Amino acid sequence: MSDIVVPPMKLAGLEPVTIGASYSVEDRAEGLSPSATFVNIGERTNVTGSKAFARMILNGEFEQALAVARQQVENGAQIIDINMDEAMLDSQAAMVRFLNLIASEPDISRVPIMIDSSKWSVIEAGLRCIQGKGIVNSISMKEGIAPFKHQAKLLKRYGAAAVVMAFDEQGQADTYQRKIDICRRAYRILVDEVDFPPEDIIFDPNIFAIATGIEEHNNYAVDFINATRWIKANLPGAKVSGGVSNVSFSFRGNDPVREAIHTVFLYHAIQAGMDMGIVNAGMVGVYDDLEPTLRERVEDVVLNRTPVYQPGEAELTPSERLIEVAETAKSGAKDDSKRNEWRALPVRQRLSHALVHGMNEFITEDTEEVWQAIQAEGGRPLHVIEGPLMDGMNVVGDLFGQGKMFLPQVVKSARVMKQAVAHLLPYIEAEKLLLEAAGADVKTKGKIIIATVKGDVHDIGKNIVTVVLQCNNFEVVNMGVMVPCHEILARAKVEGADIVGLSGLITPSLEEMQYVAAEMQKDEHFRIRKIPLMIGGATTSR
Ligand code: B12
Repeated sequence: MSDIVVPPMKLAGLEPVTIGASYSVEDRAEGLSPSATFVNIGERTNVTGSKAFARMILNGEFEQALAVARQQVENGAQIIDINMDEAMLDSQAAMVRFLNLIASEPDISRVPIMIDSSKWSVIEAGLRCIQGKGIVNSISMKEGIAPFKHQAKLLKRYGAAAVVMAFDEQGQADTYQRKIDICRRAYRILVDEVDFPPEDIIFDPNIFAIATGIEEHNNYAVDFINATRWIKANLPGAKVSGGVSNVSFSFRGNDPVREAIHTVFLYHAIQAGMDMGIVNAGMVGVYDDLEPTLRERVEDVVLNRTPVYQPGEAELTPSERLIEVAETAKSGAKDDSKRNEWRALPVRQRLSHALVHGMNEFITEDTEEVWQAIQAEGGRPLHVIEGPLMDGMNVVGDLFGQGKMFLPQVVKSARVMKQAVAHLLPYIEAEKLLLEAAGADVKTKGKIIIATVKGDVHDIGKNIVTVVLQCNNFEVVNMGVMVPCHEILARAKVEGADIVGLSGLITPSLEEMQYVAAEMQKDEHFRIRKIPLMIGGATTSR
């Protein structure tokens, strides 16, 4: 085993969240990134970022504001950023009131909170309200070293992680060199002098607007990306975050172009090691899906590249070339005929498209069409799931794994998948009735307890397996997701289960499955009866 350099960052709302794996000397030598997936921080509960949220808070409509927070979590935000910095507001009172309300809503407070304010008094008041371990956004060396150290010491005592802005006495870092100099200095002070846990340091090396027409701004995105790469390689344990919507500010009013800029920017920044970001999930697309000309021009701007000019083409700057296609992109997005072009694809590709884009408008009719085709070839309803729908979900999984899709988008895909499966369920059940009518054996074959193991939320596959087993005359007790071992085994005993079934899709679930197996071995009830353990889910097969 190699030596652990830094443990992962552990945060918590009501539930724990681990960001970035522990990583070792060898991992670092091989240049491996300690963090696998990007964490998106919901930005809608921020009065400076969302006009609608600001209006609710200013009008004292806290119940509606709570609904915004809930929607963020439901749509896949893994942390929520809360900011009450508004001149017309008693920010401290609003922060305390909102956080206390959130604390009594378990479906919101299950995720960690990021307390976002430029006023220390608001931050401290917020820290006194939150449970678990949250993040403070932000501290910096703007006012000098003494207040920076003082605040860091307090954060350590409160047990919070810290976003550290690349900001010092001279101002905000705008070049690569200033970004890395400030981050290095802040890191050394925090780690060597304050004894701040390095894994709880999150640098924000400043995402500034590009394509503003001012030449000095052209390299801003590249500087952020390169600084990210440097931080990840040189400051062990430190994470990188940033406010993503800033980068596209010059295209205010043109959402399709802004979305394309965010998508391309994130794709490259995540590859460089960006761990998390404050993101408007509705304003991020799928990288592979961007219209090729738009993507190329956005990429030229984000990466500050010299464009590849076609023969005879005027040698405009990357920004000018993007402006050239910006209006077309905007009207194209409004144009229904363009938006629905995918409807002309073969039906299996349409299913994949709907899953990748989280579009449910046509999912029932397309699933039906595939089912009709499969039935005509003598196939079964399950084949629709195991063929085209699984293929579509695998595309989603691959894009997600490559940083080309983000969690809020996958949440939508999962909803579409569930809708498609729900449409097929009556056909699966009808199959059973048909077999019974034809004289098949309807005697129950036994009882199965099935659950997705502790720490894992994936349930689509497990629910399908449940239906399939039920249709094959098993009695199934489906215990849901995130079920701890002792609960599974206790229920198996109470129910007198003949088989225990476990589902798991993430790598740590394999270990949890081994644990359940070992506990069953130790327990006479299961050993004497030789009760089999059945496992499944992507982690066991992919
Ligand atoms: C949809 C999805 C989600 C949805 C889940 C919604 C839901 N209600 O289930 C959401 C968005 C919530 C999600 C969250 C996360 N996900 Co996810 N997710 C997926 C995705 C794209 C599809 C899974 C799916 O539903 N497939 C379709 C079903 C039908 O297939 P299935 O589950 O494999 O089931 C079939 C068989 O396996 C089998 N089966 C399943 N269970 C059982 C049980 C038994 C007993 C038997 C016999 C058979 C069996 O039968 C089924 C039918 O054939 C996969 C990618 C993939 N290709 O699997 C990633 C994937 C599993 N997720 C991944 C990750 C990383 C995450 C997150 C950690 C992301 C994050 N940073 O937060 C979180 C996990 C949080 C947690 N603690 O669990 C990774 C896992 C990587 C790894 N090896 O650890 C994957 C592989 C994506 C990737 N390429 O990176 N995810």
